[in-house]
Amino acid sequence: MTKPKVLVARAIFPETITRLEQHFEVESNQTDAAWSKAELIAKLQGKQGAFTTGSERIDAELLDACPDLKICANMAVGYNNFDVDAMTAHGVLGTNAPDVLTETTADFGFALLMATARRIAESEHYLRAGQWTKWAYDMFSGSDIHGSTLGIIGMGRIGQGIAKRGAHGFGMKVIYHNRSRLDAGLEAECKAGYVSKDELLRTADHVVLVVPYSPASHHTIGAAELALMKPTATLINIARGGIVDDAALAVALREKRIAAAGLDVFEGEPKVHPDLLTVPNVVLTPHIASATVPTRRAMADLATDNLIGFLTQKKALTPVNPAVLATR
Ligand code: 8YV
Repeated sequence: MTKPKVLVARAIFPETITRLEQHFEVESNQTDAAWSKAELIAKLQGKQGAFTTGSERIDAELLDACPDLKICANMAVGYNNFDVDAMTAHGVLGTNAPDVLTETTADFGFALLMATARRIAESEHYLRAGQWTKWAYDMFSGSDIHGSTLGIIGMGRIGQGIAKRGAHGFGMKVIYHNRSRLDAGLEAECKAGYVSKDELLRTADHVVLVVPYSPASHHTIGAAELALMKPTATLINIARGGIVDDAALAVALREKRIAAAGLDVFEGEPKVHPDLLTVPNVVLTPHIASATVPTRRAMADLATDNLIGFLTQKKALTPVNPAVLATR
C-alpha cells in the first residue's frame, strides 16, 4: 500500500520528520524557505496532509487548488490562520495544539508582566549602554505586582493559568472578562471575579490579553479602551497581533497615557509597527510565549499524532471542526 503524502510547511525538529516518515511520504521545508501562497499550493499538490504553524493561511482559494488535502495539523493552539468554515465545506479537517502549552505560555505571560511593570528590559538596555554612573532614588521605578489588581481579558486555559499565578503566587486581586462567565468552581479555583470589559480596563493595574483572534476580537484594545485604563497601568498582549491597535498603543505609550506595555505578538508580524520600536516603555518579544524545548516538542508531537491518527485511522485528538470526522 502506498503511504499518504504529507507536507511539513516550516522547519521542525528532525525527530518529528523521522516520526512522520514512518507513516508518510514526507516533503518538508527544513531550510525554512519563505513560501508564497502559490508555492505552498504547488507543494501541496498530491498531498493528503499538511503540518502547519500559525503562518500558513488555509483558505478557500488554497483549498480549491489542493483537492487531495484532507487534514491541516497546526502546531499552535490558535488557528486563526484557518478559514474553518471553508475547511469544513471542503471536508478538510483542521487540528490545533491545545493544553500542552498552557502552563508554559502562562509562565511567559507572567514573565512579560513582571518585565514590563518592573522595567527590566528598559533598565537592562540602559546598563548595557554604559549609562549607569550612579544610583538614584527614582531610577526605573515601576509598579508593584503583588497586591495589585490583575485584569485578564480571555479566560480560557491560559488565562486561568495566569489568574492562578497572580492570585495564589502574588496575592493579586484577579478580575476577568470573557465571552462567557466561568462556572463558580473555576472562578473559585482561579480566585477571579467576572466584570465588564470597561470596568476591567478602568480598575486593573495590569491588563493581560489572552483572547483568540477573530474578526470579532479585532482591536479589542484601541484608542478608546486605552483611554479607560489607569495612567499607571500596564498592558500585556500574548494573544495575537490584531487584538491590539498597535498604532494607537504606540501613541498611548509615548504620551504616557498608560505606563507600559509588554507585547509578544504584533499586527502584521514579523513586522513591528515602527513607532513601537522607538518608545522606551514597551517590552517586545518575537512571539515566543510557548517557546521552551519540552513544550515545542509536545506541540510538534500533538500535531504529528493528529496527522497519524487521522490519515491512518480517521481519528484526531484535537479537531477544530469535528463535523468533518463524521463525514469521512
Ligand atoms: C505558536 C501560538 O508557537 O500556539 C499558538 O497559538 O501562538 C504559539 O504558541 C505559534 O503560533 C507558531 O505555531
